[in-house]
Amino acid sequence: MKLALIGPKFSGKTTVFNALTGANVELSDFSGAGREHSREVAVPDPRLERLARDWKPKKVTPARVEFLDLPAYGGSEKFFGDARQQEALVRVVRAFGGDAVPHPKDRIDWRADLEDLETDFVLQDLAMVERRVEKLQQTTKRGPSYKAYKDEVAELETLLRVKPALEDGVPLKRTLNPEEQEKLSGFRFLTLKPTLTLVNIGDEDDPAAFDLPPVPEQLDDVDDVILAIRGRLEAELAQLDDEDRAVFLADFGLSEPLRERVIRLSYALLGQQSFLTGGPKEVRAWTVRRGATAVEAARVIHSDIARGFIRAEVVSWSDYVACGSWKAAKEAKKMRLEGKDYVMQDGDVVEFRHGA
Ligand SMILES: Nc1nc2c(ncn2[C@@H]2O[C@H](COP(=O)(O)OP(=O)(O)O)[C@@H](O)[C@H]2O)c(=O)[nH]1
Ligand SMILES: [Mg+2]
Repeated sequence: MKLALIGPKFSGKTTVFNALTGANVELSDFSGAGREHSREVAVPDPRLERLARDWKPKKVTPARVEFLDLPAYGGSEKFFGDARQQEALVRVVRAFGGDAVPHPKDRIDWRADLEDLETDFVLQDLAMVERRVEKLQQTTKRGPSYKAYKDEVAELETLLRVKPALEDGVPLKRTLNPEEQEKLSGFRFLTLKPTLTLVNIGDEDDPAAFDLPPVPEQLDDVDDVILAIRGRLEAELAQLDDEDRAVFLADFGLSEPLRERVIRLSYALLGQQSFLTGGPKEVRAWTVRRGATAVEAARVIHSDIARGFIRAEVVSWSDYVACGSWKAAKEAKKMRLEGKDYVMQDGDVVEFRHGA
């Protein structure tokens, strides 16, 4: 799973990158658009510790999320192309005050910054739609004499339907249904990407004062979440060891570090979940799409395991906890043998039987 930080110059992207990854990348010197950085972080998952107690493995391997700190939006044309390649975007906008940090537009107005970003994304997507519409109008003129004709007509219809909405500034997320989104996924439209927005507030600011919509309880169908965060404090927090961290969190009334919150939200926004494998060599968490089947989960581990798939031995997480170990779960007949089409559940403990 990969998430890219984007936003205007000096909004605190690199600060947030440090907060999320524990890195100590140098902050902006207010000259250029900043450099690109990337780093992988372990996904915190208490279930791994639980499994490790059972297996006492040589190695415990958490799932990983990669964060990418992209050069500032507005800094280069290359930006839109880079953003298009990302699975999900984390937008960072500035709400912290102070004259020490310049604002590229001489204003501190995060809502306006978000609107600018959104407008540019809509325009980029519109340009892409226009190019494609032109092309399809040319090719479909030939009539139903070629194989792709029907598909192209359908695609053209969808694109012509969303074009006026884009012209009105409406992101594609709001006009395409999930099926259409899937069909048009090849375009990598910017306004279709799952997005987490971080409003970067000052150290002394109260997040509640920003009047943001609450994060929904059920995130299954959500592709947009907005949070107020104190980026600089979070970056300091990320440099502390466990003990100091707990004190710091309490002092600033934070329930958890930003990293944990962002990772959790990212799983939800991207429709991902974890499954677990255990053994004397390694206990490990893996990431797979929600709704993925057993054979798709096997493929995450290795394509050979998917190819030679025979059965998946599965213990659901609640059964695992209730029984206390893989062995005990087997004895209690809580281990199920599942076929290729079994739909994986979050926290499933799995062993794949395969002929690879
Ligand atoms: N007061 C305050 N300053 C911040 C915060 N986040 C970033 N800054 C400052 O803003 C400047 C630009 O930050 P940086 O992370 O390099 O911004 P970027 O250009 O978006 O990567 C630095 O001097 C930071 O110390 C914040 O949450 N509060
Ligand atoms: Mg930067």
